[in-house]
Amino acid sequence: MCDLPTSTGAQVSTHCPYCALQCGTTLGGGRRDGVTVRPADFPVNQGRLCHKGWTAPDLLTAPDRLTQPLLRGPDGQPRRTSWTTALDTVAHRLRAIRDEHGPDAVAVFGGGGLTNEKAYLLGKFARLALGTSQIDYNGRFCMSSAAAAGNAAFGLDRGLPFPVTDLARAETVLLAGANVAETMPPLMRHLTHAQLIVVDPRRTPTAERAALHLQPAPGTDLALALGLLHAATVDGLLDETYIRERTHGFDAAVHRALTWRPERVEEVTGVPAHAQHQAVRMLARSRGAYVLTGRGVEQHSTGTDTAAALINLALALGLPGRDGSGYGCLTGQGNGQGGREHGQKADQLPGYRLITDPAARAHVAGVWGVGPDQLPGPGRPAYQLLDALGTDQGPRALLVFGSNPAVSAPHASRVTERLAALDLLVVADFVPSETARLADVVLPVAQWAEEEGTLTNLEGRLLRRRALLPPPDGVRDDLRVLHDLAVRLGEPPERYPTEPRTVFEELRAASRGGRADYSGITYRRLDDGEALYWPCPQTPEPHPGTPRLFHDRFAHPDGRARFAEVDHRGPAEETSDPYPLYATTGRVLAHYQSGAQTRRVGELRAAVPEPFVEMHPDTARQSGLADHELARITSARGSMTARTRLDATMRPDTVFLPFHFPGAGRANLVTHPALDPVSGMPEFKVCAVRVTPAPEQGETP
Ligand SMILES: Nc1nc2c(c(=O)[nH]1)N[C@H]1C(S)=C(S)[C@@H](COP(=O)(O)OP(=O)(O)OC[C@H]3O[C@@H](n4cnc5c(=O)[nH]c(N)nc54)[C@H](O)[C@@H]3O)O[C@H]1N2
Ligand SMILES: Nc1nc2c(c(=O)[nH]1)N[C@H]1C(S)=C(S)[C@@H](COP(=O)(O)OP(=O)(O)OC[C@H]3O[C@@H](n4cnc5c(=O)[nH]c(N)nc54)[C@H](O)[C@@H]3O)O[C@H]1N2
Ligand code: SF4
Ligand SMILES: [Mo]
Repeated sequence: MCDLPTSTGAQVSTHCPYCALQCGTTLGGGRRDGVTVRPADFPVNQGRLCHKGWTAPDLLTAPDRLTQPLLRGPDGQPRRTSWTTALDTVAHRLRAIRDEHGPDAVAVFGGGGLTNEKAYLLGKFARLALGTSQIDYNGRFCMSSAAAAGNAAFGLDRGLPFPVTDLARAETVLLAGANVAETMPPLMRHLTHAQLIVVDPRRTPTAERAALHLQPAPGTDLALALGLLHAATVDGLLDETYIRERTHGFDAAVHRALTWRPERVEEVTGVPAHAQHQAVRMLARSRGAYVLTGRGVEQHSTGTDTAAALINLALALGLPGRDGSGYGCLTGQGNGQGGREHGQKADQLPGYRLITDPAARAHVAGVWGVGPDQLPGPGRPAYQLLDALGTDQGPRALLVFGSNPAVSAPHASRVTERLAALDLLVVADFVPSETARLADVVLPVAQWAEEEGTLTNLEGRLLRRRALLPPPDGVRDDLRVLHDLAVRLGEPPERYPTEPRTVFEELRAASRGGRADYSGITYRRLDDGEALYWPCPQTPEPHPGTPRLFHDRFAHPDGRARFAEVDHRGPAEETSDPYPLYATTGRVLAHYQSGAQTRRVGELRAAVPEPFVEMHPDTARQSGLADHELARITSARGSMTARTRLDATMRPDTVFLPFHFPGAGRANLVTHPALDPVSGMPEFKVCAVRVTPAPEQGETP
């Protein structure tokens, strides 16, 4: 494909540091005169970048960038210190906590932005150097519902089981709870020829481009998906040959759906019955059709079942694994895909293996040179882990690499309180994030343009991240930090390589034979410009990788996909007199996640400087508010403040809050930590709130 040459003089070919689209870029310049970024002619972005991508170099020189370790003194103040002191202190205190309370008293929280190499080494470090089962990561808040549903249905979870460029040939694309025009703008280029069906309670910039916009109440997508399957069945739009030849379990699934007449669904969701019939007709009568999900349908206590119900619909129409059609979930973070494959997940070992599987344990223990008994069992999923910190049964120390849970975790006041209750909080970051500000020890690490590695984009394609610059003086990369700590904890140094390429060689061996098999992929092949999608096993002739999955068979032993028997359940919290409105949360174009990075980029901060609450003008009036006024949004968990943004396209029963802001503007002060029973996904996308005027008090955070 069209990867540019590796590096020509002062130019380097790499990828954007932010989202899972992983737009190809060419970097030039230097620290002194400024780093420049140009979009590459890479298949996913075809010469385009979004506002965040264009401004990413600014982050390299953020004024408050961390360049020296910080250690909190006896007076409670963080002070600059040397690496030796910082690492010695961390190792000493970890040992003491472990000796007193056992290895599970030490926990690790990782991130889907970490390269494959870091995610892999972090998992190994937790299991061997710390000996703890207590590791999980922010991807639990991101991909876990779609992953659980995909594994159950297809026997394998790869966000998109086809290259993004395939979408350009589609006639119809259903985007369920995905606001791609803001969250992956260059992806819209692949959707210009398709008629879009957008399912979103808000009229987003993506919905503006839709041929059909379905606007359900938050938390009702499961009913909607059942209604769509019902409509497909009664309207005679099923692909019966496909159902017979390629799937199992249709009868039980449709039995449930047949109780969900579109008129009944209309009562629950607000989506007119005729629009449900129309949506199914558009999908079924197209020559090529795709169903794609985003966080809007997945971040619910019913997220796994909702994703499963949408997979049911796609299977009933015969879309997955068919040329020019398909089903997929849009991965979120830069390495959202690879980050969930190589062992930073509580129940997982590298290669997308289960930590409870004796064969998987034996294989990975063999690669690590230890006995299988040395590997701990599964730990707690992310929210349960954060919720247990500093409690009698929970961990007493936490190491954070690549996440800012003080802002991004649900019920943030509780999580902040738990972080503060720890005996030891260590955060590796390149900026003083809100979580780093709570830490006892802060370790300053390198950024994207200063390091080598690989990431796996939303298509399951392996990409090389390449360094333009060395990190600033005083800064170390994450691999080196893990190595330095492991050695101080008594581990053999060679067990924690600091060279990304060496770590990748080990990851290849550890993933060999696993579901996400990377063993046939090398830096050399990637640097030669090969487009390699996993699974890519090591074979006598170089394996070409697998851009398209499921064309011949699904990954279950019998080759068939599974329908799921699911029924509608509403959100964990319904509206009530004290909390009469639904709040949903999500993203804006200019900011990324907890905002730790993008709030430090001047142009992006100027674009969206402060938290806001989007609401219908009538809802505002009933709440005693006008446009641009300060509002207090209160749920049973707590309250936050944000400035009103009136929008007549909003559902009057729903307000929208971006979660990119800190302090009193944290949307997660109100979100509900109800969890999906299968995936552990929190209910970020719906809770009950009231909105009232708030006193103006100078600047908002
Ligand atoms: N600009 C920007 N881009 C990003 C990111 C970012 O932070 N900022 N983050 C990246 C990451 S990690 C991720 S996971 C992706 C997320 O990408 P998306 O899933 O597109 O992002 P969200 O804004 O979280 O949610 C999408 C839409 O879901 C809608 N929604 C809310 N509740 C419901 C509901 O109950 N049902 C339905 N059907 N829809 C609902 C919201 O109104 C919103 O428009 O974006 C990636 N790209
Ligand atoms: N209300 C609400 N909450 C949400 C969501 C929502 O839609 N609504 N979405 C959820 C989703 S999908 C996600 S993915 C999470 C994300 O939320 P977070 O996990 O908080 O994600 P980031 O803000 O990207 O935080 C990453 C942190 O790690 C640092 N960092 C980046 N790269 C590296 C690295 O390579 N090494 C190290 N050591 N540090 C690094 C960054 O500077 C930043 O401080 O938020 C979740 N929270
Ligand atoms: S779409 Fe994602 S990868 Fe592309 S420039 Fe924007 S943030 Fe970066
Ligand atoms: Mo995400």
